[in-house]
Amino acid sequence: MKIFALFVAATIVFIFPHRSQTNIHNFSSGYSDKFFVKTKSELKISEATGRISLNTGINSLDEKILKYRVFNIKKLFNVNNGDTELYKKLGMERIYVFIMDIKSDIEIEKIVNEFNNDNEIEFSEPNFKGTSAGQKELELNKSYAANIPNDEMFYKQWYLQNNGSVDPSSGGMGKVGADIKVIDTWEIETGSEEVIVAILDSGIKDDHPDLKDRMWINKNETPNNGIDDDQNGYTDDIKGWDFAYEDRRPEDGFGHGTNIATVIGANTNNLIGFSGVDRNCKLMNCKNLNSENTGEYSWWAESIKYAVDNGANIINMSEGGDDYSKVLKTAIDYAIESGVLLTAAMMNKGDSRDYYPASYKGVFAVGATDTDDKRCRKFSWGGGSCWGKHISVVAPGNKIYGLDYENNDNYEVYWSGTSQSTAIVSGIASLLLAQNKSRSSDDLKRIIKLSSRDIVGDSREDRPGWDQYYGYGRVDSYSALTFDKIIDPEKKEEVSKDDGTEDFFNNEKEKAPEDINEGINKGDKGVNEDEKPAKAVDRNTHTPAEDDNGIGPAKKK
Ligand SMILES: [Ca+2]
Ligand SMILES: [Ca+2]
Ligand SMILES: [Ca+2]
Ligand SMILES: [Ca+2]
Repeated sequence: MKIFALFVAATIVFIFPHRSQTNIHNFSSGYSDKFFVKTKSELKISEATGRISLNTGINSLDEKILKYRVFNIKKLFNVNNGDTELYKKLGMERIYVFIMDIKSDIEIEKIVNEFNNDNEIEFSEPNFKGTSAGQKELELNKSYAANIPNDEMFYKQWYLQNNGSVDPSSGGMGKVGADIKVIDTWEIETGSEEVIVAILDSGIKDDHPDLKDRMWINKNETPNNGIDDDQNGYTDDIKGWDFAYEDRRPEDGFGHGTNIATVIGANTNNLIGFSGVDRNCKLMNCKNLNSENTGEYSWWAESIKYAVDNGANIINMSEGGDDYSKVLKTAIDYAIESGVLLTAAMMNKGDSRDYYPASYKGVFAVGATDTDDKRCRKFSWGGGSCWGKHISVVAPGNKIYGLDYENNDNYEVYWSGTSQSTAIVSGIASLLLAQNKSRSSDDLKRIIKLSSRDIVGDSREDRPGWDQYYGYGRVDSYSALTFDKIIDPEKKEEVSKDDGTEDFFNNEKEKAPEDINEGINKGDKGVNEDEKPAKAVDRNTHTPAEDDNGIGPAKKK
């Protein structure tokens, strides 16, 4: 048996329009051969093997290593070419992965608890898993055409220019103009090659003509010589890294990452394929989901550090897990304290629970809207956009077409979920950074929040100002790129200082808005009445438990 956190298999459509069912794995606790240990002092290296010694010299720890047949201890984070000071400050040199030679027949939680009771241990926790926040579908339905830009499939990208022809999945009608106004935006800014957006996902089909020249290349590395030329800890990492399978070829084995890359940065106005929100930024490929749409937190943590150390300005994490993890938080803190903007998906179960990394303080958490500008209560495949006290903004997230990871000529695939919304926000952030390179990650967050469109959604949920369903509102790239002009200096001053709004922005994840528990479990709001109400999570004591109830339908064709 394996430990699975919530696992959601993707919706994969083989033959239109038939659908078939997929397996839903839904275990938050269980058995594993790996777990994390943060020690109070750094473990010694064996002179004989050059590896971390299994005889640590700490009796209580050695006993447990023997008892659970730990055969390998690895550092999760290496300083590599990173920030040494920050690395030490966050204690990253003392975070280890303990690997047992067989999966124990004892639940991993029990093992971890035993390590936690050891005075020499700062903490121990399972190596949780998470999934992407998008699901795939395929539709053969060409309905209308537009002229600008000249990309053949631009007409399918309703979130860039919405003519109202795509109806929302939960009923009603599409709304003309419910889009991010990208055409006007491109008059102002089309992006910069100097801005790097790291895509932490299932990999990217980097040879697609609509993406090929947009990929970040590690220029400090000589390819294929078996040497880590730039000494960043990864040998021959020319095209990024595959953290799931530990190699230098981060190919997409699932399709999700290729869709995300399309949304952020497909080549625009090159006749073929789609248009990306940002027409020039570079896409760093950090693969941290396997071919089954599962990602271990160890891969996520390591890939975040890699992205930061190798120059990413923005990290897109269209993925999430159920479990709070101090190790994952350490990596997030490393990114945030390094000034990197980290965007993450609110996830798709239509509930208000905390998912990670979206719920960590400092992470820009993105929910999804449909073609009518309302919160996506039901994606094309089911589910619904999650909400909660940590939501930053919403962005379009239903029926988002993108390139296919297997076939360069297939333009009929779309994905739906907060994953896609997150990618749109990353694209807007990269445009903002291209417009003014001196902007900090806090500047980017602030501008995107304040320029988003409020009170455009369902009035029962989209209350004036920030609310838990829409955050600050639905993003608008044109408003964002003209933000400095819209807000006069006097008003800006007001916003940032006098009324304490700035404090609120910085601390929003610690605050529970007044209406947080109001009317969210009603059937008329599209929430499954069978689902338990959201449970408060004490971030310091949360352990995975039986509260991981079922998810919405996950369908596979
Ligand atoms: Ca290298
Ligand atoms: Ca090399
Ligand atoms: Ca294109
Ligand atoms: Ca609102």
